[in-house]
Amino acid sequence: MSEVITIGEPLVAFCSEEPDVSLADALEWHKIMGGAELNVAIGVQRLGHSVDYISRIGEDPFGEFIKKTIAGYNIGTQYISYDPDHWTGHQIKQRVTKGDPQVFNYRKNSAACYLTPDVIDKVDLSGVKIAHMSGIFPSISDTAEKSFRRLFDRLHENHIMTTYDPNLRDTWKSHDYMVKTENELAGNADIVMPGVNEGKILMGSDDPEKIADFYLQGKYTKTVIVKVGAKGAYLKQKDGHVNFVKGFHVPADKIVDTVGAGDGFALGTITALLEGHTIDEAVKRGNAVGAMQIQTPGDNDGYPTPEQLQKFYEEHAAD
Ligand code: KDG
Repeated sequence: MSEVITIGEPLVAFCSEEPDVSLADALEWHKIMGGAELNVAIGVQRLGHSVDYISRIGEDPFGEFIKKTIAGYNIGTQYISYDPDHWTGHQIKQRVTKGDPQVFNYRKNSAACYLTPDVIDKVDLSGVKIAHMSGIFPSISDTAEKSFRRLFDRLHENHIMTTYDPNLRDTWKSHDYMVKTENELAGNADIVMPGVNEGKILMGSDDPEKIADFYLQGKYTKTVIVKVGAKGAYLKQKDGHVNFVKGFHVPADKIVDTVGAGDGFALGTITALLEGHTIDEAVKRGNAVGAMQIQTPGDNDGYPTPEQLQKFYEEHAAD
């Protein structure tokens, strides 16, 4: 079994080529693989750790593309099943020269929506040290939500550390259901990693301390890390430890695409914890991987190898 496990929906993303042209007007596209939890898996593996990915994809050309691409990353695929009746989720993503790109998803009724809890019952959790969970997967269907909850139950039964990124998406059946369910699910995780903007939507404040205090009330939650964009991240633990870990400076002309930064933050934190670093060091690595990711065009191209991470630290020693 691998050190890390995660569950999610992989997406084929078609990225427009013409900068700052709307998705409706774009004519040139190229194809990449994304999916928030899969991005985390790719980065965890690139930093030298083993990881399994639980998912369901369609028996279609997109599914085949995902399958081939994942295989190239040495991610454990034994818990990926194939659905003959439903398509692999996909999305279109705008190329921008500034800010966040416009993204449009085609994932309703996708194959991943049909990943059933019996698949979760068969997952071997022995040896797993950290499970990464994100609010995207339970948002895509009632069945996916059931499977996600079943996985959380099994992780608790096996005393496995869990991280949770709310990762808000418009795939939830309603806004109110999203707020209620996201907040409830977060309480199942040892470490909760919301962004300030997510805090505003989910609990009504963008004050990092208030967000941390809110999520520290969760039944299982011991640590909350609130991502404050380029500034860094605010960390608060149940035992009273508090720190603001400063982010790394990325000049505006080097920012290519912000997608995948939050996943980079998660995988940086997770891998540092696996290697026995302190939580403060882990958050620093989260900031570093996020800053590296935004300097590349794909959803996961910027995630470093250990050597690239070391070089980044040396170049940014003064930040
Ligand atoms: O976090 C990165 C993701 O946004 C991207 O790779 C795919 O939108 C996506 C999703 O919902 O997984």
